[in-house]
Amino acid sequence: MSKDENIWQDVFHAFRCEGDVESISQYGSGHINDTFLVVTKGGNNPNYTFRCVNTNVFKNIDGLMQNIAYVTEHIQHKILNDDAYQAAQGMELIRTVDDKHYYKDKLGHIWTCYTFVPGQTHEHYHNLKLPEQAGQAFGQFICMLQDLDPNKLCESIPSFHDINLRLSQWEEAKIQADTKTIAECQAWIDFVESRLEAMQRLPAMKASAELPVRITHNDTKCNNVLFNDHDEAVCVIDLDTVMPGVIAYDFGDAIRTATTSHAEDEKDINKVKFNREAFDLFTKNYIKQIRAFATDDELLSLSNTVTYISFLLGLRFLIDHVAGDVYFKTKYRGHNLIRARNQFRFVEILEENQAWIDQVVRQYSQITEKVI
Ligand code: GN1
Ligand code: MG
Repeated sequence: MSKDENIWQDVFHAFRCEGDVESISQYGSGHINDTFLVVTKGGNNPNYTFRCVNTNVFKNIDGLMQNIAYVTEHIQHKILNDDAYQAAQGMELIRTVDDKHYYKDKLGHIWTCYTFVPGQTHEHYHNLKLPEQAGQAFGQFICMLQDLDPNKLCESIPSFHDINLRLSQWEEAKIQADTKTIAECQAWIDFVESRLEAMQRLPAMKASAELPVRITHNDTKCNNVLFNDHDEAVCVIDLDTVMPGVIAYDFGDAIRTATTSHAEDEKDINKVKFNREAFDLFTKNYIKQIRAFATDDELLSLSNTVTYISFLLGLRFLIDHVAGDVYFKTKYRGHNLIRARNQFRFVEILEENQAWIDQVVRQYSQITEKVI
């Protein structure tokens, strides 16, 4: 999506935005949607974040936006009425002039708009205060949504974190791929097959209702927290994948970036590392936020399924590589394979640290006896 003047005149004025456009710039580093910061003239009006939604990925736009509307309104209500959340900030969705949550431009692109929340995002956490704050912010996000019925939300991407869907996509991608592509991925194909049984644990716990379905964020990457200049978390952003899920999804997804300092597409595999101190601080604050309502099984699932999302994302990157880079944005051929390889290496590192991770989660959950 370009910064095409004609389109922007329509898009900006389609929403109930105040003021006039001074500048438009690409914002953030998402792999799916295009996000823009629109600065308004004069400084008296708010600035805005516009998002052009990838409709190949988000096919149910009404459902997606309904989810976001429920969640943002609920969080705003909490912040205004509950002293515990006084310091928090929420995203505010701007409606169109005809009272809709999104606008379709003349080229068929779908646009959404939020009031811009000032702050910085970090592609890596370069000090320990950041993971500590992120644990608090992501934990509080789940906590604020506890009293909102998950049945009110739809699965904006059906079976998004379901390994069985990914495995059927994987089988399909392998059938379509040429022999050269399969040969270059063989080590990772073997890796996937060696972990398949272990990775059924979380879906089995979910299916047996051992893990309650709650409203989860489902994209708890380190750059989805906004921080102020003092490295304090200000707001959880990027609500596109907010939908019913289990807490272990969010925890595992956060761990893969909050406890590492390499880029997701780091070319040197030796730089893939796990920072125990960052894990400890993130986990301490995350659990502090959810402990009052989370069950023991749920708390224990944070550690005993901690590899699940990294494995799943590695598989999703691998599928996309084998399928010819059709889903995630890429900069070169092989980009998705590098990303996949780094996730799988991180899974191995988490496995090596599993006993220690279990102990940290039990300590902060105050669970000493084996429950399951
Ligand atoms: C995608 O676009 P972004 O960066 O917010 C993806 C997530 C992945 C992430 C990996 C809808 O998120 O699931 O974890 O890339 N979002 C979707 O960086 O597939
Ligand atoms: Mg996202």
